Amino acid sequence: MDEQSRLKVAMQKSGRLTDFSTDLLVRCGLKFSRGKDQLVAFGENMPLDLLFVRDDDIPDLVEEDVCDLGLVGLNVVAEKSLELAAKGHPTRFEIVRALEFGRCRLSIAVPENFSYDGVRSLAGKRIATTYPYLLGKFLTDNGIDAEIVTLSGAVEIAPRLGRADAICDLVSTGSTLLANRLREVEKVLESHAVLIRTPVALPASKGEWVERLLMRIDGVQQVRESKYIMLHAPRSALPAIRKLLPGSESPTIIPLEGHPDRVAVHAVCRENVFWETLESLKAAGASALLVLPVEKMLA
Ligand code: PRT
Ligand code: ZN
Repeated sequence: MDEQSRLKVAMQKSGRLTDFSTDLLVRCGLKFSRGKDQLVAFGENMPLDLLFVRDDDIPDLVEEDVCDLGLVGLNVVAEKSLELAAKGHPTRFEIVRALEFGRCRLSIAVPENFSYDGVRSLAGKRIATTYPYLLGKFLTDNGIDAEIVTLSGAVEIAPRLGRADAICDLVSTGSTLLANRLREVEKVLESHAVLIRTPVALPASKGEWVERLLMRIDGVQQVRESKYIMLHAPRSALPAIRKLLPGSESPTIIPLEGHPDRVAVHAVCRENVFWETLESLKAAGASALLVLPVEKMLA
């Protein structure tokens, strides 16, 4: 297969999204080789190559059609889209999947001693951030006039240095805010990683691989929590048992040889099955309960 017909996927070189992105692609069946410090890895069993770059460059690479797909935080994508719109350019990449990793939120935080009484308290204040467009939109949407201080990093120390009265930064556990004596007061954006793709029509062979990859990603994301559950039950208990099976659409009911009033029930539950659920099923008449992990799923 020639160079042009291989899918190019941009992902973060080294950072919070790197391991999760790699793990997702490996679960999708990709085998690839990457040496230390190599910027490209070649798929060995799929016509797909990985480009390792800074996360901030991923939207541009997809937008400029250097890469066909990119794995990046929604925060980066949303900021980029607003920036492009402000400069009069329509966004030229689309989000095709929300992914389950990279969860965080872009929030406004104020020093502990700031007397905060709703968004109005931010009027006339200086807010430090690396996300000026998302913050600007939040302030405009809330009718607040404040000064945005755009920094390239270390936002959390800006209030202590006297450079700002508040900050707008990513938060996940909240321990960075705590360590810097800051209090989260407003949520600007709920974020997670996303898969973006070029809007350019792809040649058929590439397009097919994108579709296959999307289907596999859906499968991987679905099975994470999914369980296969098997049990025996009296027929009369079936309505109650069906209601108790978490996130399962149509269980398979199998007659049990020699027991006309009893059946075996097999079901895929798209949510985790907890002990409490098993206890309720038993109380409803189920016996011989078995819960198995699901390895792969293709709808
Ligand atoms: O070098 P490169 O530019 O590629 O990396 P980067 O330093 O810009 O990004 P990186 O690796 O820090 O984050 C990549 C992506 O991970 C972000 O764009 C988000 O989509 C996502 N993500 C998830 C986070 C966090 N959680 C997060 N907690 N990104 C950053 N943080 C930082 C935050 O900025 C703050 O400094 O972690 C600190 C807060 O964390 P807690 O746990 O103390 O609240
Ligand atoms: Zn970055």
